Amino acid sequence: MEPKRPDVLTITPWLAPIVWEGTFDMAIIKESFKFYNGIIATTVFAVAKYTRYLQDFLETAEKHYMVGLNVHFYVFTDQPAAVPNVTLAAGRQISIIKVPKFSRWQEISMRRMEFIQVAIEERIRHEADYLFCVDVDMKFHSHVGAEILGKLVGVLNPWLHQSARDNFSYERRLISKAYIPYGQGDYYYAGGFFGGHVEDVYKLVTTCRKNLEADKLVEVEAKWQEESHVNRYMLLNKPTKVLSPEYLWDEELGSGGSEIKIIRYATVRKNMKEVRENI
Ligand code: UD2
Repeated sequence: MEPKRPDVLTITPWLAPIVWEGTFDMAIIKESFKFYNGIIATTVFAVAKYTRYLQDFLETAEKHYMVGLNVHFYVFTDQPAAVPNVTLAAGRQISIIKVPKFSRWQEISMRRMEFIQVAIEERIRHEADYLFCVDVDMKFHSHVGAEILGKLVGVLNPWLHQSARDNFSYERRLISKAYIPYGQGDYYYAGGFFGGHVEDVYKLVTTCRKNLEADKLVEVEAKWQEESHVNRYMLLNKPTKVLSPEYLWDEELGSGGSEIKIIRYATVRKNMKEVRENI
């Protein structure tokens, strides 16, 4: 049989699929999940000025994300009253979890690991099978469904998916627990979308939290905060499924090269100076 996507890498050297448009048959996947009744937990943080992104995030998720499946969105915010009232389809629900607002945007981003860990311990592991952790300043543009489900799932960062390994933006200082030496590393994964079975994500977030706290003790902050720690984790714990940048695109990259046939989930442009805390 002819490979459907000869233009891209569709399998990792450890035999995990890399999911691109054309590599899976949506009808077969839909059929095989016809009787699946489990819950897909999805965490999203909207702290400080980022509450403004929730409406589009939730509305577009209703159109494109796990349509027909049970989804439990956990919205972590410092302003519960600012969570919009979006009508969800049957089997889908939102829980709001109150979190503090930290003064630096980097800390808001990094501390997600700790809050996700606690939420898994307190409830998510009793309420869901899968867990995906995503950024909020994003919109779904087309289908993201059961083809992404797996034990541990990472997403290729759209800025670096074609870069040579030594150009990946890994943390290169030995003092950080996110350190990856030159000559090592498989891919550069995005911090804005990872997931898998709840217990596998639990291992990831507890490890990253521990390593972020160890870094703090020696007063080092990894180059790309928790994204650097996710990259270190996924180097040592290989994802069982890797999603192509279709699943996490950046509008600043335009429509992408010929290998990007579809954009499924993409960042929205933001005025960093206006929305971020303390830059
Ligand atoms: C990248 C990653 C992000 C994180 C960050 C670390 C992607 C698409 N994004 O995004 O996941 O690893 O680098 O440097 O891969 N947030 C708030 N309020 C704030 C600031 C942040 O709620 O004031 C939350 C929100 O859910 C946001 C996320 O933290 O989506 C990440 O922050 P960002 O989007 O500003 O970070 P960015 O664009 O550098």
